[in-house]
Amino acid sequence: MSTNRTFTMIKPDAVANGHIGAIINDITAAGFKIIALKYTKLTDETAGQFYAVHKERPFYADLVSFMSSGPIVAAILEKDNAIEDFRKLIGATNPADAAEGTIRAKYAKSIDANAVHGSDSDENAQIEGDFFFTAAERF
Ligand code: YYY
Ligand code: MG
Repeated sequence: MSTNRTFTMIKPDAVANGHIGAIINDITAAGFKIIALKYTKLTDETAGQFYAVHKERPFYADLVSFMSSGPIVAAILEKDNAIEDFRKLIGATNPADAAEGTIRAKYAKSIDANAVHGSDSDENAQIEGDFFFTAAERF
């Protein structure tokens, strides 16, 4: 099982606040290589599918409506130990708990609008990358 790729989204809040460039810079400066990259927008339906794993959670409806509220940037990233290193780079889910210097500490305002997504396992990185990108869109 490959352990060197992860999937990320720059969420609608960070896009709307003008942080796309700074976040991509942080990601590449941390040693991640961009394998695939797309500026796009989720619908209620596709956001619901993407976050289906959270269907039973109390925040699901708000999460789906937030994630379809504006454009996002989706990317597949490559680096040794990608999943763990990327989760470290973005920081805790709640930016109030995120370590100083992490992307969420720098660019997120709240637990629901927390600037970036990062896959939590190799299996989910594969599923999430496949959700957005065809084989021909990866380099
Ligand atoms: O993987 P990560 O994004 O750090 O958190 P998850 O527990 O997978 O939750 C996904 C997403 O849901 C989170 O990034 C924001 C939102 N959310 C929320 O709005 N309120 C919570 N109490 C927990 C998560
Ligand atoms: Mg998660």
